[in-house]
Amino acid sequence: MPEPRDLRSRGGVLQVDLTIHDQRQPDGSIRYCYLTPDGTPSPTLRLSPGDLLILRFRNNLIDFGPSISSADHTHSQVTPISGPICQSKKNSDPCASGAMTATSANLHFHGLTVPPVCHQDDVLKTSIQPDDAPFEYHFRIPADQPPGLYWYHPHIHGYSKVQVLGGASGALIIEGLERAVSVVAGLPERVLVIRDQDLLNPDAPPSKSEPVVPKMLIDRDGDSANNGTGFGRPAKDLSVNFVPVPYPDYPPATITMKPRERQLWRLLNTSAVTYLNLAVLFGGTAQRLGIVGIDGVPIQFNGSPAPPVEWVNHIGIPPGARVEFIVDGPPEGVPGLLVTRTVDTGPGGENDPNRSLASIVATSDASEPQARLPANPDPLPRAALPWVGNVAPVRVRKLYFSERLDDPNVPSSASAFYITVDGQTPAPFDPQASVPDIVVKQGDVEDWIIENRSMELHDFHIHQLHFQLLDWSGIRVNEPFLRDTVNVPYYNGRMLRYPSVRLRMDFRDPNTVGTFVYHCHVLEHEDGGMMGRIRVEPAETAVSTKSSTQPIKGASYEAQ
Ligand SMILES: [Cu+2]
Repeated sequence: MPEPRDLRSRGGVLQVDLTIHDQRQPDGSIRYCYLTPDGTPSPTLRLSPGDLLILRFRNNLIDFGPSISSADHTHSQVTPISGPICQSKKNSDPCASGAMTATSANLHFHGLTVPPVCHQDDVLKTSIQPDDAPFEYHFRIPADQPPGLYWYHPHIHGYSKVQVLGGASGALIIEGLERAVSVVAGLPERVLVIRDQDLLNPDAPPSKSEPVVPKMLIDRDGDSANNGTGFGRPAKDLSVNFVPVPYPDYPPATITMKPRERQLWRLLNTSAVTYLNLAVLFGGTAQRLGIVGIDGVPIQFNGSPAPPVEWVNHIGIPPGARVEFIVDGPPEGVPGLLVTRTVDTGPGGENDPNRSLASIVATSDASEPQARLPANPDPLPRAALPWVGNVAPVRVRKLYFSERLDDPNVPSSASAFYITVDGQTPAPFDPQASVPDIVVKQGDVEDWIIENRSMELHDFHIHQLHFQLLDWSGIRVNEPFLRDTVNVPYYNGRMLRYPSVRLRMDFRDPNTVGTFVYHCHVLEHEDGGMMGRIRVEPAETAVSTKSSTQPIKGASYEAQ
C-alpha cells in the first residue's frame, strides 16, 4: 500500500501548486482528487510551527451534470441564440464570491488555528471557479500550533459531501510531535488516510462468511440503514491511501513491517459519512495501541493532565477526526489485521459494519516507511496559558441537533437538518445570511452543551479551535485532552432526556477572531443545513455578550 507523497517545507516555507480535478467513472459516478503539477495525488503537506504555507490553488472541475439531449428539444421551442455564443466571463472576486455550485471549490485546513479570513482559512465567502486565475492560500503556521495530524478538504456548502466522498482530501502534518512526546522520537512513521466512496458492488449479497442479517433497508440519503448487527452491506466502501477495500469481501490493503517493529501511525478519517472504530488484531486478538495524539494535539500538551501515551485496544474515529498512535508490528509469521469494528449510528443512521482495512505482514525485508521522527528532540516550550480544563467558563450555551421530515407521515421522505441555538427557531444554514448565530468574545472560555434530538449519531465540529469533552451522554468524563470533532449520541425515542455532550470551548487564541462555522461533520448533514455561524469579536471591543446568548444585530463594525 503506497503512502501519500510528503511535501516538506524548506527554509521555513512550503510552496505547493495544487489543482482539484473531477472525472466521471465507468459506473457513472464522479470522483474528485487533488494533483500537483507532476501528477502526485493528494500529497501530505509537512510544515513546522512558524512556517509559511504558500499554496497556489487551481480549480479544474468540469460540470458533469445532466446535459440537455436532442430528445428534450422535440416538444419545446428552441430560442434562437442572438449575439456571440462565447463571451468572456467576468471573473468574480474569489474572496467575496460565496458561489456554491457543483464546480466551485475552496480549501479548509481542518484543525489549524489560523485566522478565518480570505487567503487563509475562510470557507464562508471564499469560492474559486474553474475559469479563475490560480488562487493563493498564504499563511503562517502559528508558532504555538500543536504538532500533529491535520488535513485539507473542500468546504463548499451543499457540495462538500460529493467532493470529499469522491476523494478530495489530504493530510497536513505539523512537525514536532517527538518534541511533545519523547517516547515517539526516532520511530518510523506512517500516514494512513481513510476515505469513503460509493459502493463498487452495491448489488452483491453479503459475504457467505457473515451471519445472515435482516433485509437491508435504505435510509433517507439512499444509504444502507443501520441494522444493528455489525454485518450486512455498508453505507459506503472504504479505501486506505486510495486502495479500495470494497464490500462484500473487503480484500484488505497490505502493510508490510519488520517483525515486532514499533512505528507511529498517523491515521485520518476523511470519510464523508463513515464512522470508524479501529483495532489492530494479531491472529484475531486485539493489540495495544498507544494513543499519543488526537485531532492534531498531543494528549499530554499545554498542561493537560493526560499521560504521554494512553494504551487502548480500540478507538472510535468520527468523520474528520484523527488519531496518532504507537503500534508494535506482529512477530514474523503471525498475521496482523487493521480493522474497523461496527459503530452504532442509531435507528436513523447509516450501516457501518465490521470490516477489515489492511493486513499487516511482518517480514524482515520490509521496506521502511518514507518518514522517521527525529531522534534527540528539544522539548517544546511550556504553555503560555493555563490548561483550559482549569479555566472557569464565563457562560454556558446550549445548542441542539435536530431533523425534520418533509412529510412527517412518510419516513422515507427528505429531511431537513438543523443545528440550533436553544431558544432560536430551527432553520437550515443560510449561506447568504450575515447575522451570526452566536457571538463570542476572544479571550473567553465557554461551556457548550450540544444536545441530539434526532435518532442518529451526529459529529460536532468547529473550525479554528479545539475543545475539551467534559460530559458525554450525562456521564462526567473530563477527558484530559482536546478534540476538534466529537460524537453526539443519538436519541432512541424512549429516553427521558435528549443525550448531549458538554464541551469546554477555548476562544483564547487571537487567531479565532472573525466569523466561521460549526457543523456536523457527516457531510450530507452539513450540506443539508446542519451548520451555524459564529463571530468571535476582538477582546478589546466594548460590545458585551455576557448576558446574552442571542446574536447581536447591527453591531457597528464588521469583524475581519
Ligand atoms: Cu450529522
